Formats: sequence, structure tokens, C-alpha cells
Amino acid sequence: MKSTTASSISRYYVKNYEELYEYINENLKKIKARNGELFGDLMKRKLTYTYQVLTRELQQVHQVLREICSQGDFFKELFKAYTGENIEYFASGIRKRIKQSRLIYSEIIEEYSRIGHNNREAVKAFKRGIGRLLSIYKRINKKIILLKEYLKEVSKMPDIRGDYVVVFAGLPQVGKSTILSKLTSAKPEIGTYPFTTKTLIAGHLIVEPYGRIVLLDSPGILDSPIEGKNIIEYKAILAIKYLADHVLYVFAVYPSFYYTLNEQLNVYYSVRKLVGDKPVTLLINKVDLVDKAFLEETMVEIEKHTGVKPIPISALTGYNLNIVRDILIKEFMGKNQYL
Ligand SMILES: Nc1nc2c(ncn2[C@@H]2O[C@H](COP(=O)(O)OP(=O)(O)OP(=O)(O)O)[C@@H](O)[C@H]2O)c(=O)[nH]1
Ligand SMILES: [Mg+2]
Repeated sequence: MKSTTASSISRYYVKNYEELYEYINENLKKIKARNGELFGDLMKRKLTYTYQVLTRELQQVHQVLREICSQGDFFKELFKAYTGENIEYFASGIRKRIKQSRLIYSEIIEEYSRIGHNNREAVKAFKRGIGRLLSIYKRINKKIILLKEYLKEVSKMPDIRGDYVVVFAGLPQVGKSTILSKLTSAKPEIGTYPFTTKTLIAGHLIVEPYGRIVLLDSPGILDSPIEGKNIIEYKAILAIKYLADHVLYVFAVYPSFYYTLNEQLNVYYSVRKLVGDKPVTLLINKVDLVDKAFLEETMVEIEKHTGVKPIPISALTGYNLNIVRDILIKEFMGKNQYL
């Protein structure tokens, strides 16, 4: 069984600079002089505490990055889309900062051995040390904020556990979510405006006793250059590229629809490039809105451009949805011939 678990990434919590600063500040106040403790030693303990909390936080960030990498290319690429940074590069930067904080800490501790009983110097060294240590985290705060946004986004994503992953693709509003809701027990949001679906939504088809097909609803993709893609569309693109075993490409062609057939064909070509040699099934949805002649014409046109015969369906009335279900089951069984 394949398993891509968003929850093992989003269970981590990382602090931004302000949160870390607050946390350290609050706890430093609680560190009081012990009986007979020299002032310099108290300052040293406070500095040690700061160093420990800082490195623990940096290690936590590093741990999150490792977890993201272990969950595969989908999450790695999504990280890049959110932060603009290669994750391995980011992780190596964090390792450098862990080393750097160790150096700073040992330098200041050495200074204390020279200071002796001079309280003013002890305070100065403490302030200098804490400033230098915290500035390590302050310098990466922008990236940490982006990492936090990313973690929030991942927390909205489903865990993908199944034997065969089918991803819905198409322009906004073609009816992807409605089809998912009819084929599975998933309850995706269905709306009358583009980008009703903003993230991945999973539904399941259980093929007893062989396994489980995961159907992933994804946001719509517009006919626009890849460089101009918004992050919502980008999630669909990455799901098609990295998660799909099979793509259901959905068209909707009727006179009052926002998007032309041409735009939908252009998006189909880019989806086709993304999936490599994995199967793509073409569906024309909402055929309840058109007459037979118009549908016939559209089907011929689509087949002429794609070389594939589309299946006319209506998610609204359920027309031909049994055929779609049977195709997915057949492909799944074919791919799992050892079963
Ligand atoms: N007449 C008709 N309307 C449909 C059919 N399937 C979906 N719709 C309607 O089309 C609109 C869009 O449906 P969604 O399922 O939200 O479309 P989507 O592709 O998921 O849209 P995004 O999430 O924006 O990408 C809704 O108003 C649906 O009720 C159909 O077979 N026939
Ligand atoms: Mg949708």
C-alpha cells in the first residue's frame, strides 16, 4: 500500500522569532540565583538556557525538513513553491546555524572564565551572548514564517493511503468535485465559482478484497503559462505529477460555460506532459445541458485533437458514472496483476 501522510508533517510545530523570543524571555525570568550562587554563574546559566532552547528549536526545524523530504517529491516541491527555496539547501543552512550557535555559546562561556567576579562585565557578556544567539534565529525568521504557512497548508491535506491513486484534473467548474461526491462517500465543497476547491480532497473506492483506490479531487487549472500559476493551481499540478497513477481529465462543453474547448484542450496537453505514460481517461461532464448533435460534434472534436475517445457523463444525473467506476477498477486490477 502506498502512503503519503500529510499528518506526519503537519504534527510539527515551529516557533517564529517573536514566539521564540517571548518563550525565552518568560522562562529567563524564572531562573533565579541559587543559594550562594555567584552572579556570574547565574548569568552563565541563563545564557546556557537560551542556547539550549535556541538549538532545540533549530533542531526541530531541521527535523520537520527531514520529515518533508521523507514524504516524497510532492511535499518537497510544494515546499519550494511556498518558500521559494530548495529544501536541502534550507536544511543545510539550518545545520550551519546550529554549529554557529555552538561556537558563539562556547566563546561567551570562555569569556566568563576571564571575567571572574566582575558583575558589570558578566551582565555585558550575557547581553552580548543572548543578542548574538537570538540574531541567528532572527535572520531566518522570514523563512520560518513561510515554513509555518506551508505547515498550515499541509495540515489541510488528506493522508493518502491506498493502492492506486486517481487524480481529477481539468479547468475550474467542470464538475470534478461533483463527480468525486458521486463516486465515493467524500463530501467536497461544490460551488458555482472557480476555485471552489482549494486543496486536495480524498475519496475512496474499495475494491473488495483486493484493495483501495484513492480518488483525489484537485483545484482547477487555468490555461496559462506555468510560471504564472497561482499556488492553488500548483497543488493540482504537483498532485498530477507526483501522486497520480491515473488521471481523470474532465471537460465541460456547453454554450454558456466560462471556458472554451480550446482552453480545455490546452490544459489537457500540459496535463498529458505531466503524467508521462500513466493512463489518462477523458470525460465530458454536464452532457445533460446539451443536445445530442452538439455532444456528438464536441466528442469528435476532442477525439480529433487528443486521439482519445472521451466518455460523456453527467455527474448531476449519474449518467455513465458506472462506466467510469468500472474503468478505474479495471485499470487498478490490471496494474495489480499479482493480486
Ligand atoms: N448541469 C450540470 N451541472 C453540473 C454537473 N456537474 C457539476 N455541475 C455543477 O457545476 C458547478 C461546478 O461543480 P464542481 O463540482 O464544484 O466543479 P469543480 O470542477 O470541482 O470546480 P472547482 O472546484 O472550482 O475547480 C456546480 O454548480 C455543480 O452543481 C453536471 O453533470 N450537470
Ligand atoms: Mg472542485
